[in-house]
Amino acid sequence: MATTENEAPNLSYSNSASNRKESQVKVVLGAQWGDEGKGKIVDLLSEEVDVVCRCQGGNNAGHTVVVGEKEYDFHLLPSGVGHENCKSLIGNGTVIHLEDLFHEIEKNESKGLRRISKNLLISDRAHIVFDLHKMADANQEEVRGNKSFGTTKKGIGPTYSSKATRNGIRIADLVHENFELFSEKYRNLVAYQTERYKKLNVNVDEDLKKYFKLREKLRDMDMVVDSVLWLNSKITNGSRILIEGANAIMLDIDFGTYPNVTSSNCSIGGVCTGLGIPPQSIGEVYGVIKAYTTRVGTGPFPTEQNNEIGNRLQTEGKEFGVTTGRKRRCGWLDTVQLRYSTMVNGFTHVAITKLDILDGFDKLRVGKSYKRNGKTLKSFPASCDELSEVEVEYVDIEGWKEKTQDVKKFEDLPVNAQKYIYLIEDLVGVKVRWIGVGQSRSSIIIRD
Ligand code: 2SA
Ligand code: GDP
Ligand code: MG
Repeated sequence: MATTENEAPNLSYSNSASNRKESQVKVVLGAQWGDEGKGKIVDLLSEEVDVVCRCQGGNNAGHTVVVGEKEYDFHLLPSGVGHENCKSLIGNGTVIHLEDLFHEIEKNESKGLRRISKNLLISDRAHIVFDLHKMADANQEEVRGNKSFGTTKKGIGPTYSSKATRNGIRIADLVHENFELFSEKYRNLVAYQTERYKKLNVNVDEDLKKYFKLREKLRDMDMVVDSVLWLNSKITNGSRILIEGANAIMLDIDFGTYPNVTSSNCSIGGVCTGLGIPPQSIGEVYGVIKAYTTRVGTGPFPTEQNNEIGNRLQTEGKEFGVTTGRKRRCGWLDTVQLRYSTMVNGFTHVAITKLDILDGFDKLRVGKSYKRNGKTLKSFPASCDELSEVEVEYVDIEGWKEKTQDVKKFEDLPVNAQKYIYLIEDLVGVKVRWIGVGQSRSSIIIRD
């Protein structure tokens, strides 16, 4: 049960970490339900780092980077792969469908990012997503019917399930010199999964031939490492590290709107478990916030606008899933959710993206509190049933008519746009360092 004004002391949302000095290891996390524009911020920050890492999730994620005329979509590759002097690492907490990963590498190398495979390392502890996991994902969704989660059907949930059941198979098992050990593990996994999912269609002999080839390819490319040792050595030798969270806190398996979540920890904890680095090595934690809210997939969304405002945000924001092409649900900014996100993640600064999409609105609304049964909630509800019953209380502010896309300095933003940013800082309690005013790398206002 979420606590109410009458029952419990208020939780402190103050952010004591915001006075830290810049440091060697920085993290970028989604502060809402994903698709905040993390890819763009990671690309921007990758210019000044030596290593960029993914720590959780798989190719369910879809991160967009726009450079000049070219648009790239990254799914499992870290969004910094376009920077040739930067190594990239796919960490132990991720789940990897190898054929999809090779396809993603080849697609982007043919678009001109020629050094991806040379710069890429993958963790020997990462779990493998098999086609049977994708089939199980689709099958589970079908069985759930109108209670489905709207997954990306990339096999993410079933692969993390195998990991927790302890019959999952890791990259280290595949590249081991004795392929028979891998084959035995695979047969066990198939036996277990076909028992659970009657509709699975698996040809073990064909699959083993395919995995033997993928293993040879991985060994030839020399990209598998003990990533825990590798990354900690990089930290020791003073390299600058950037970590990209995929998805976002509201999809986190512990802190999100469970069960309408993904199957990994997309908040700060996933950085340590997904890379094997100690918490005290982490410095800045940057949250990425879209200037409004979107969600793809099912589940409660208190500030959703199922009306012409939502349609306008969806159309002008071009809100379509980067992995599945689905339309995203849209609504007003929700600072109750953002205070919760800031409390869990300890954001030192945030980036606000897509401010330009709000150009031309007469009035803007910002969710400031939730009420249920006439009482103001003091904490973010754990129960989705409770969350779907809250009534949002809003602050209304005037919009602006001017276009913000070419603005480079905060002082040059329309006054009401500046007020919108100050309102967010005030309600969320964290400093806004970047403001996105367009898709491209250069459409960004940087504040000190
Ligand atoms: P899954 O596939 O098991 O992780 O799905 C579980 C829930 O997590 C949501 N989810 C996402 N939400 C936002 N963006 C994601 N990535 C793509 C994008 C989404 C797309 O960048 O646009 O293309 O549809 C993402 N991945 C997973 C998902 O909708 C389920 O609610
Ligand atoms: P991610 O998953 O957080 O990396 O975000 P996605 O790539 O899924 O979705 C964000 C979308 O917004 C992409 O199409 C980006 O190119 C776009 N985008 C990012 N920042 C801005 C911005 O400031 N303005 C506009 N108009 N688009 C942006
Ligand atoms: Mg995305």
